[in-house]
Amino acid sequence: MNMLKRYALLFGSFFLLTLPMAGYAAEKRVLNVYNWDDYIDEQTIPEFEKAFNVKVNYDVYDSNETLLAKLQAGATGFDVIFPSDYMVEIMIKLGLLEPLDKSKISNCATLDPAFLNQPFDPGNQYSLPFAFGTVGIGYRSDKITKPVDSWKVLFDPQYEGRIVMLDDVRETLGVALKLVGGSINTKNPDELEKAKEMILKQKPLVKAYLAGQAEQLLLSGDAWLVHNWSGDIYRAAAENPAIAYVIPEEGSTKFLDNFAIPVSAQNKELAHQFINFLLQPEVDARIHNKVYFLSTNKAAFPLLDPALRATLETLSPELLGKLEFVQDLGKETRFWDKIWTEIKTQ
Ligand code: N2P
Repeated sequence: MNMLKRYALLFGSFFLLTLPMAGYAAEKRVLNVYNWDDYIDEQTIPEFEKAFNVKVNYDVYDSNETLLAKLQAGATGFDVIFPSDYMVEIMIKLGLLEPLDKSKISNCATLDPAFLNQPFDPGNQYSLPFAFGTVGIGYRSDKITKPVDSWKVLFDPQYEGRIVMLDDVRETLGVALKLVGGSINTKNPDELEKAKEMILKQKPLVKAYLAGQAEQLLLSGDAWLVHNWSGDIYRAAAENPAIAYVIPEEGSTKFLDNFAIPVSAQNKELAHQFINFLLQPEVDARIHNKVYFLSTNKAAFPLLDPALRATLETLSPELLGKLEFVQDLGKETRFWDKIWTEIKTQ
């Protein structure tokens, strides 16, 4: 073999060897984020992608039950999820969550201790709080002239076709349970039966059961009374001052949504980095100023819009005393699910 051939062979094998490596380097790491609908601003994902040279696949869900069903169906693609309080507890019991390595989430020091160490995850082993909110009624004060102060208004035939209820088993049956004098966390079949009758009777008045985008119907005037999560209504109210949000006098639910990493996540390291990135006070404040749910981040609080901070001031100690967390009902959950399916399919 002459010298030239030898060089060509050497160069050729080197080229062939490095080819797969180059291909590998060109392929970006991917993070799969599964979050609630309308729960982030436009800047954060592109910023994270740039800072970490990764690609984020971002998908949304509209109920805890949808999220659970996806994970239980064996979806392995999710790296970061945002379950609410009771769903964190359910997922821990089912072994679906990865313990968090807090040494990789230094920004968790900025969290408000008031939101930490909750009964659904003592010691925050599997979750860290992201957002806090309540459930109430968003309404068009230019169309409804009577005071809106009770859940009963959602059952008033006068508003047929103008009412939207949450597409959420725990929340919507919870409203009826409040009115029949039962607990929103009841395991009592008689109470549940009464609640079911009430929701079935209401059904012809209901324009839609919706978990996302209900505020659009309020804005367009197609709906006048919307059972929904606080931030979604507050965002609509910022666009149209005739829209108001009220927590009915019978009381309601509050929720805490949390960062968590499924055990099946493919990229746990990056998932921790993502959580840490979102917990930076400026990023956290920017997200919450956009979505209008309250931040759980103490360092972000001074950076929140005064109007968003003012929504917290409406939660007097008396009102807070009337708010409950939805709780895990264990195996009794199936009665609720069965009733909800009956309601939806009738
Ligand atoms: C609304 C997100 C609501 C979260 N877009 C309720 N847990």
